[in-house]
Formats: sequence, C-alpha cells, structure tokens
Amino acid sequence: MSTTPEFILVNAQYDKHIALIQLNRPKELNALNLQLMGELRDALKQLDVDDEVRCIILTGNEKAFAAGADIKQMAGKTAIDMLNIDQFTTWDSIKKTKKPIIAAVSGFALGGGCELCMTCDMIIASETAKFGQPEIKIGVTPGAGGTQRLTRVVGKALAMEMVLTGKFIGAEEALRAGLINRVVPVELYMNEALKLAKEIAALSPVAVKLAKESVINAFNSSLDEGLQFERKNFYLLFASEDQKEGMNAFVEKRPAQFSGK
Ligand code: DAK
Repeated sequence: MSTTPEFILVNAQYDKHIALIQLNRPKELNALNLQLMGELRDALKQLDVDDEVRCIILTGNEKAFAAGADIKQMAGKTAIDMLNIDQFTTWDSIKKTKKPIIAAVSGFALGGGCELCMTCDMIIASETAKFGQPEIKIGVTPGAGGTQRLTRVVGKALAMEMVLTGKFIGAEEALRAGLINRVVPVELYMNEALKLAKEIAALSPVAVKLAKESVINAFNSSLDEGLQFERKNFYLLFASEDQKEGMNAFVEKRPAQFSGK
C-alpha cells in the first residue's frame, strides 16, 4: 500500500504469523464505501504475499462488523455509474486471497457486510451478531453474492426468507443454519478468532493454502472435477518440505516445525 489507509486498521503482526484487519468507520457502522473496499483489497493483497503472515482475521467492532455497502454513496448513482465504478473487480480481488481469512463478527453483518463475511473462510460470531440481506428494503437485491453464497450455505427456505423480507437472523440461528463456525459471548469473540487463527498458523502454510483452494473449488465444480482438483493439490504437496517435516515429525513423535516451503 502506498498510503496509510483511512477506513481500516491493519496490523500485520497481530500475533505470531497472524494479521488483523479492522474495519474502522464506527460512526457509520462500518458501511463499506468505495474507499474502504479499495483499502481492504490492497491490504489483503499485501498480506497475501507477506511470508510472515499465515492467517488473517477480519473484524469490525462490537456494534457492527459492517452494516452493508454505503447507501449514502450509492443512492444517487445510475446503472452506468455502477458499471463504471466496477466494484466487482475489487470484490473479486478480495475473494482471490489465498491465505485463510477468519471473520470475527459482532453486531450487524448486513448486506455487503454479510456478503463480506461469507467471502471469508470461517466466521466466529459474538452472541450479539446479526446477519441479514436487507437490500430488498431499499429497493434492490444483494449484489455481491448474497443470493448465491447464502443459499448454498443455509439452503433455499431460509435464504428466500432473508433475501425476500430482509429479516435479520441472530448468531444462534446462523449457527444452526451452518452460516458460522461458533458463537461465543461478546467479550470472547476476538479471543476465539485468535485461537482458531493460531491453530491454523501452526500448520503448514502451503498445505493450508492448497486446502483452502480445494474447498473453495467444491463450490465451483462438479464432484468429479473437484476430486481431480483435490488430487492434484494432494500430489503437489509431496513436493513440499512441509510434507516431509510433517510426516517425519509424526514418525519421530515430535512436534512439526513447518516452514511453508
Ligand atoms: N450505509 C450508509 N450509512 C449507514 C449504513 C449503510 N449501509 N448503515 C448505517 N449507516 C449510518 C446511518 O445512516 C447512521 O448515520 P447518521 O444518520 O448518524 O449520519 C449511522 O450509520 C448509525 O446508524 P443508525 O442510526 O441507523 O443505527 P441503528 O442502530 O438505529 O440501526 C441498522 C442500525 C444497521 C439496523 C440501520 O443502520 C440499517 O438498517 N442500516 C442499513 C442496513 C442495510 O440496508 N444494509 C444493506 C445496504 S445495501 C456490490 C457489492 C455490495 C453491495 C452491492 C453491490 N457490488 C460488488 C456491485 C451491497 C449492498 C448493500 O449492502
């Protein structure tokens, strides 16, 4: 990044091999304006090539992960403005992050905020988290995957209800629906996200990266294609030092030290 971001805080050394990005427009409930999204895209690109970083936590604050795209910024736009702004390039870039991203969610995760946390790989939520796709209430539909990712995860019945009525669901319902990994008391959600990040950061970064790639591929391929893809990644890992280290450490009954090579 060439300039210091204004709407996000980035700590590349939040913990050993763990980076933290915090969305930081608290007065606007972290509404995702174009600048914030650009800053987020740039930060993720940079962390993705930082060899010291093995896992990224993305969070907001206790009141809001993000209340959606910035409605005030979008309200007066024409279709051609939206086309020329081409937010999809930014969202696609975020989606292409190879390292695992854990969303630590408290409060509102709505519209683009819900879509952003679904773009992450795992979601840890506080008991106060509320997920929703309320775009229908402002005369549009979800635009960054809300009708697709949500439906694949929670199923048609709940997705239809959320997308067609804009209703929010709480953390417990989101857990039951398979949208999130766990719910913890609000004072613990960052700790819980860090605990999960540490677990992942202790493993082979190259295996983690390929494992993420294979799981994501499951959403974009037939079962046979996905299995072929998985197989190639599995073979590829036998070219890594981490595979030798991991298997030798098991045989020698000692903890493995993974280098990412
Ligand atoms: N945009 C702009 N400002 C927002 C905002 C938003 N999404 N959400 C909240 N704010 C602002 C409020 O306007 C208010 O500002 P001031 O009036 O103080 O200046 C401040 O944050 C505090 O909000 P409230 O006073 O409303 O707080 P409450 O606790 O009473 O209510 C709420 C919280 C989250 C229920 C409410 O703020 C709310 O309903 N917010 C809007 C939620 C929403 O409709 N979200 C969906 C937005 S549409 C795309 C990618 C993504 C998207 C589209 C396209 N492409 C790749 C093309 C995404 C679209 C969306 O997300």
